Amino acid sequence: MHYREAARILRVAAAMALATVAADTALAQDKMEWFRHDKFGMFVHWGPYSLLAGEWKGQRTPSGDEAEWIMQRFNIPVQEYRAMAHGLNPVHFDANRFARLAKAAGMKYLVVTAKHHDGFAMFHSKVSSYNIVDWTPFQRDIVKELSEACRKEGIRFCVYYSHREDWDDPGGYGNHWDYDPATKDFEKYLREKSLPQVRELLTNYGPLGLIWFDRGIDTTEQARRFIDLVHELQPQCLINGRVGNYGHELLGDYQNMNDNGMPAGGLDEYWETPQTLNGTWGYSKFDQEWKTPANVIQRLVEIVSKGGNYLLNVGPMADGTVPAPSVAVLEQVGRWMQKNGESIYGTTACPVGQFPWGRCTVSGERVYLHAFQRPADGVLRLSGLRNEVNAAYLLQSPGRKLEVLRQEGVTGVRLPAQGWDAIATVVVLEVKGKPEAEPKPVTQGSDSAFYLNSLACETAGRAMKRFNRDGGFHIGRWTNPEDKVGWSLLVSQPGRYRMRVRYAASAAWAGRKYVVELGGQRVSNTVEATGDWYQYRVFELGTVLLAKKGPLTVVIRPAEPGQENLMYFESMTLEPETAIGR
Ligand code: FHN
Repeated sequence: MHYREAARILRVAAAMALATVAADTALAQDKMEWFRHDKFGMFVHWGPYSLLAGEWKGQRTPSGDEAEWIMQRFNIPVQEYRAMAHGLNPVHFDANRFARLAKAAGMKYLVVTAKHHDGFAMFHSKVSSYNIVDWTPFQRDIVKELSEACRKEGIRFCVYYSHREDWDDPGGYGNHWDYDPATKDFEKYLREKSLPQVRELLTNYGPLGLIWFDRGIDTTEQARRFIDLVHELQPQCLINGRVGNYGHELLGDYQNMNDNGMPAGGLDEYWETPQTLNGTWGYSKFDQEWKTPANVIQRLVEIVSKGGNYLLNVGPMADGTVPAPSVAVLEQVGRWMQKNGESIYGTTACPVGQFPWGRCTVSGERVYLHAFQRPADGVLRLSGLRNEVNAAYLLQSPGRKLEVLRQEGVTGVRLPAQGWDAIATVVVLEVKGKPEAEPKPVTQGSDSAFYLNSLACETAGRAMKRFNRDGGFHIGRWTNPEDKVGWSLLVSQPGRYRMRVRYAASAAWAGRKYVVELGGQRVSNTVEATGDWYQYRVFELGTVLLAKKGPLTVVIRPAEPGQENLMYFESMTLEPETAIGR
């Protein structure tokens, strides 16, 4: 079967299976609409740690260290940290300035640390007097002021809440220097502080775009209590994936990459990456290693080109102002966004991958090419775009059409001599139909093996490319035979190949049957438990014959319907045992 035909079959299967799940996901999709469109948000890490700014009694958190962790890093006793927190008095704080800065940068949502791991609330909490209004001379509710300012400026307001970690509360996680972990009453902390404060946030600050939990929680039952609370009070509010146990099936409406993480390719789920502007989230006077505007813009483009959202942090100082270098970077990013926002907002992942000169995003029948570098001959080339190109032009000069070259599946656009943006020049391709890629067959590596990775496959049905919290990726959510993954191979060395599959499986999934279909051959096997959810192991599947040169399709799927996830499939390899006619 030709690989184009194989890819078509997978796509048809995907469409059929997706049609059946479309009805029940329509509602869930709907509440994701703004998240899908907005792409770029501001994270604000602010609390009493900002007053210490990376220094405690002469000890310093070096540049690159997370200054908001200072209490933990130097085991500052609760009573001393509390006394220090009395001094927080951000007299120059102006919520409108924050909202306007986010807007000027092209950011569409703002997430502020309502309570970070130090346990201090930046809002007026009735649950604990350890909060900005009752505990400091400032006596103003920062969360309230930010929520109002954001609404005024059209920025979606969101909160961060550290639901598990709390170094102030004897029942919270993380403080091993004041409290004995053996006597910790986590349930009491959940019942008397964490859940009630989340209730306050969901009740007193108007509609929230999302609530950002952090560092996971022990059990799914505990996570459910937070999720249920959000659903009860604000069903439209999104919940990030860090709400649940990091070692189990990830919960939430979307996933966060690891801090400053970037996936190797696109995923089949909503995702966001939280990233710093220097090396810390909370303000540190020692860290002046700021990212450049070019770096931020190119990251934004890369993230959006893989279907994600960029949550970029600022760490305000204790006086309430945002460090000048952060402001300068964000303003410059904003100037680029002002001109090029069309190529970011509401776009989706690039189906044709990445290029040496830059990245691409798509929307409707348009492909936006973001060139970070100008190729020496002035021609941007992209291979694998299936669509015909009707017109090409710089986003900045739609009237001046550019020459389009087409040769053996490679589309080229000749750049003009003028109008170049040193950070990222956006070229628009108006194409015929929805942008689609020619399937790229997997070719044999120099050792003649095929490496079939879960991010490079085509998925069908409910099979999803997902993030795994250890910074890796796998296929999950597949339960039935129509939920499949597949690759198109181009065999250049026929012969007998040894098949190995690498996956993780919980005890509950053990015993499920799966099938590998390869040309006309079928290999069946049974899932084995691997020890833990994200503990991947390699399993031998025996050998298969790749009889002749040319295209071949490999598909893996559950053999029979079931309730449970099949496995967390990570990759498969085909290694030559013998080769025919080398
Ligand atoms: O420990 C925190 C850290 O301080 C910061 O809040 C980041 C933001 O994503 N989250 C945690 C670590 O993953």
